[in-house]
Amino acid sequence: MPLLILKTVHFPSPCLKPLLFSFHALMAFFCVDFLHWCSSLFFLLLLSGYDFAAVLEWFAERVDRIILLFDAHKLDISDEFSEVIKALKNHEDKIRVVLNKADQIETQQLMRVYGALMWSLGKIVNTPEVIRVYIGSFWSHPLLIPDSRKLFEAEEQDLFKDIQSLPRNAALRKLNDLIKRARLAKVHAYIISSLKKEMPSVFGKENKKKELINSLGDIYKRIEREHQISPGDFPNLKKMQDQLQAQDLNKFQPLKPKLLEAVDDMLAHDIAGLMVLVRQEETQRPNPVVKGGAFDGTLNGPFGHGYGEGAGEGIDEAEWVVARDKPAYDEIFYTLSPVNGKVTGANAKREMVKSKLPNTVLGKVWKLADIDKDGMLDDEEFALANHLIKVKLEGHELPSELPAHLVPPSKRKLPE
Ligand SMILES: [Ca+2]
Repeated sequence: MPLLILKTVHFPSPCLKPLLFSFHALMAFFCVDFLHWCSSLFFLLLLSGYDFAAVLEWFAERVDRIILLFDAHKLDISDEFSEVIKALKNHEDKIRVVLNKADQIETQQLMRVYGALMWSLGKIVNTPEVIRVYIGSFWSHPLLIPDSRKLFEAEEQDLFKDIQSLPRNAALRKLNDLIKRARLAKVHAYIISSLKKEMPSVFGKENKKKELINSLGDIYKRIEREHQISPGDFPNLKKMQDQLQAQDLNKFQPLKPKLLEAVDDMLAHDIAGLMVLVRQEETQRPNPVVKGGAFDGTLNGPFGHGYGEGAGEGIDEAEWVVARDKPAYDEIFYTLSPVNGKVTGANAKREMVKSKLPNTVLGKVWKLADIDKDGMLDDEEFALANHLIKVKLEGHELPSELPAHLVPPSKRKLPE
């Protein structure tokens, strides 16, 4: 599962700068395999003599995800980096952004930097969706300003989840690549055949060729109009003009409508069928997930995100964590006129809405707390409901299923 990470290089000292200036001020990491990503990184410090954009485009086509790294404490998008991002224009769906070293600045400043980054990216990247930016400190050093630790942890988890899910989407991505290539081939056929059509068969070939190459931009526009093609699907104008110089335009092929029909038919029918097959296969197979490296040690254990907090509080304790506050909850419980040790749904609801939480959340609390599903709450279930409300009010998420340590002791031995 290839991954492309792009980052500007900040030269450590001004005196080194002239020395390094012959290198492009940009580094690209190409991870072939994220599993052992530290050992299998290709560092591409590219000489400025290369067609840097073309090299990047080559990589961009072959990777599953492109990660642009920015440093929060010295955010600048150099002209080179802007050019690079523009070179990725057909692969915007693969781009994710990491705002790294966010622990080096105060929260208020971080918000400003985040805003500035989004604004700058919006000008360079042409996509209808907002690009996902992950904020954090992605190395193993202590956090300089730990205020936003929780945010960083959550962001890291999101980024890891995104990367780990890539193998699942790989087949779909290849299919999308095929569609993209088919569209580009069609445009190419239109351009080549238009040039052929304009060429005289006997006299004035050289002059006509020059004229056609010079007016290639207009030819693009005409094809764009006639066939409703997006301008982004056309090859780079300048490069195409350069390459046409060396070609004999008379030897180009005329348009073969049958072949174009076949491509259109494939796009309209075959691809749709393949799409269904790919999705089917995905649901039947276990999801392949990226493991190893940084992914280990973050998911489970006490240093996993959110461990021992919110609904996870008391996970290590022998005692039921809800028991701590149960006497206070019991006092309320007995004012709700319990019958045979249970309060009705209506009576419990009257108390629970006092939390001012929306009904969708309280519904979830109810589902988690009414363990025996009898539509009523006994004193333990009622205490649990109140505990979950407290968890939510303290800003934590509710679990989708009740974790084992929150199940009241008297209900732990219930057969499933
Ligand atoms: Ca119940």
